[in-house]
Amino acid sequence: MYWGTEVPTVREVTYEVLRKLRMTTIFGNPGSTELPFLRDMPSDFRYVLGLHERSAAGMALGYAMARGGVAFVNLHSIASVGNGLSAIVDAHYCHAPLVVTTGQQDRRHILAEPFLVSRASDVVKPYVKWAYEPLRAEDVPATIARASYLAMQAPMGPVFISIPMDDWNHDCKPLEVREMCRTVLADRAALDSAVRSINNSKNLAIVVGAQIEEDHAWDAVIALAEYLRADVFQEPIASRWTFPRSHPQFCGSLLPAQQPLADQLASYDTVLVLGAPIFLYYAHVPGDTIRAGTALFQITNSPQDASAALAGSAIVGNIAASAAYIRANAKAGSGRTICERTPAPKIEASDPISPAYLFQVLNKVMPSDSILCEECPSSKGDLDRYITLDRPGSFYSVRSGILGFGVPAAVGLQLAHEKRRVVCPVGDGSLQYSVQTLWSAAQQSSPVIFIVLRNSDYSALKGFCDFTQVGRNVPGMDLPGLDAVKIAEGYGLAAKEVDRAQDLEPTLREAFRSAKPWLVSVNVSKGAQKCMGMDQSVNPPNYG
Ligand SMILES: Cc1ncc(C[n+]2csc(CCOP(=O)(O)OP(=O)(O)O)c2C)c(N)n1
Repeated sequence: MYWGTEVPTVREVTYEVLRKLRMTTIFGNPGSTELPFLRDMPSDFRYVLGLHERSAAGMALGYAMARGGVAFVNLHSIASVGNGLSAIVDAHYCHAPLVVTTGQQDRRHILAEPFLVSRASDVVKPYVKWAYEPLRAEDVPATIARASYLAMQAPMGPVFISIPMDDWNHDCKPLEVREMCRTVLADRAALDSAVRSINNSKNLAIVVGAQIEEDHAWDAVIALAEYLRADVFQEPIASRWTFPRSHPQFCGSLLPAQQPLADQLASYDTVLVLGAPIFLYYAHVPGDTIRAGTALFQITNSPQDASAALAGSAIVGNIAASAAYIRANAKAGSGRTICERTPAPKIEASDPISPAYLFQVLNKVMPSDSILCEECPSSKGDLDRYITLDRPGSFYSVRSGILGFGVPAAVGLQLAHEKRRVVCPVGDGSLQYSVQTLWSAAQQSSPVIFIVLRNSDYSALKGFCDFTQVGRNVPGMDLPGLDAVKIAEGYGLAAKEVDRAQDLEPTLREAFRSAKPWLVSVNVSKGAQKCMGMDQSVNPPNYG
């Protein structure tokens, strides 16, 4: 942009910087402290309003993950870390590059603790790469640029900036944005030691994790697995699926607890974990991290995951480059056997509909390039068994365990993907944590298909009660009287209830035919037979 002889303002330079950094979509919820920034927003910018900070930042999270690029969020003062904090925590664990900005009170009276003064940049610190309030108004654009460069460095993640509301009209020099490379190569000597182990291996497993997508490593990892003829497992409680589900070498998902997971990998002499922690656990089932004698290697883009691993040799670096290096230097693994995967049994229609039947039908009905953004706690196992998606960027789930991720992330994913349909299977309990996002989906004409699994309880918690022998005498486990269809209609969505198995497929087909957002509420049988695929046979702790 040509500024002429006039000195531009902080506001003008900021919009120019955002434009150059490709952050022309602003996810936000405005308040008085943000108005001086938002006024006269340039016409090439798009403002996506979330009715709650969780919802606004949660949509940005999906948008950032879909694009593998930074997304810009503008939240309100201290509410940003109150209402919006769980989305920032999600971004931290999902490695989603968010630049979260919030308004601060006017510098000239902050000292006197006025209405809406914010200490957000102190509160948010454990979950962001950088939290900052610029010391001078004219530093605001450069702070945003610096924040976006940092957000994109591996492992990607959120950064936080608090901006006093009187900063925007100050004079400011134009700012050039800079190129920044983000590929960090792993140490060759360390990769060579993994290669030596792999060359000596008779039975090799590869564990694939979410970072494969962050590092654009799908093709390199498939090529490596095929070259080595390794069995491939998805990391436990996967937040992304990073290997084709129908690939003959795919053996399924690992369980999220120590002993059961070690048992799953017990027959392998070498295990190579690509782009995942070692390992993500849920219930504490004591045991080994890995069978004694198995050589365990982890290649991760996260120094945090490398240092937190309970066992094995950790190598920090880019996953795609590391996988390519190992393939170029290891011997081909032609002699290895490949695991036999038993196909999931065909489910017959029944009333009430079982979650397994629902996913079997969904798998048949949805286009093969669909994107699934999932938050259905007690039905995760059925979804994992019955949904087959083979393309990159097809599956997203909460990495942190905080409900409220799925619905806004689905809308953000859909906003970034015009050609692929986003489907959001969500529990009737989970829907409520960021339910306002349904309104944003309607307003943005973002054609997500929300499939509510209506079981009228917190089935996953009941499953946890059983698993850990707490017993069922716990308050707050049932959800009577929730009507997702009426709620959705109130927010402006087309919605239908499905009670009978025979109506399921036609209703889903109707939703897919429509180019609008849809909500299908399916009355399903209660889940909770197993806790994340595990029952008493794995010997869980007893809190009863
Ligand atoms: C923000 C938040 N609050 C509470 C919980 C605890 N929690 C975990 S699973 C669950 C039940 C969710 O119910 P629903 O979405 O209906 O799924 P279902 O368990 O019935 O499959 C709850 C409340 C959580 N993980 N996150």
